[in-house]
Amino acid sequence: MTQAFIGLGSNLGDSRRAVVDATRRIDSLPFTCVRRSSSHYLTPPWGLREQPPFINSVVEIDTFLSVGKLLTALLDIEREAGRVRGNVRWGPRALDLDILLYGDRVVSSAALQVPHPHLAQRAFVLAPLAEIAADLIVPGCGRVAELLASVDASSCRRLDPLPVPQ
Ligand code: A4P
Ligand code: MG
Repeated sequence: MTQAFIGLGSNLGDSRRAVVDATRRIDSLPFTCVRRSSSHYLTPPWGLREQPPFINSVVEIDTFLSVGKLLTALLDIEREAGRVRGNVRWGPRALDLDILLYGDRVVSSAALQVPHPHLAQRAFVLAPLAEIAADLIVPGCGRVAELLASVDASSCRRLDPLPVPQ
């Protein structure tokens, strides 16, 4: 079994609903369960500035899926959520699921890079990750709490949980 962390992001449509639904779908993947999930954060767009703000969160999972099978399953969930892959890098999306960490594995192939590239520079990843795993060590980068302290996370706003439907 491997402990892994998935970053969730959305800035098109009902983003908070998309992140809640995706968390549930990840939990129902075979041989996988969600152990912890962070709050939702409202975050300014990184990379490509001219687009709506994002909702971001991070979940911790335990999984028996290989890293390749996990990626395929996450791409399926993105597709089901209406993600249309354009050719704009870092552009707007209904749902983005990134494998941030997969145990202490380092993978560097054309299709997959783990730890996720830019993780150590992204406040929108580090703020939710630190909420659930401040002491985690990112291979090659260091402790999550220290990485968060080294970026400007002042404009990432932690949101209250959504009301539970009656
Ligand atoms: N891929 C490689 N490594 C991974 C990994 N560790 N996890 C490959 C998931 N996928 C990985 O992804 C393209 C391909 O990357 C996948 O098919 C998989 O084979 P994509 O999401 O379509 O790529 P992209 O968006 O064009 O580029 P990139 O660099 O992956 O974008 P990111 O890193 O996903 O960033 N600002 C805020 N505030 N919040 C955000 O969530 N997200 C992005 C997108 C930009 N700005 C943002 C946010
Ligand atoms: Mg992605």
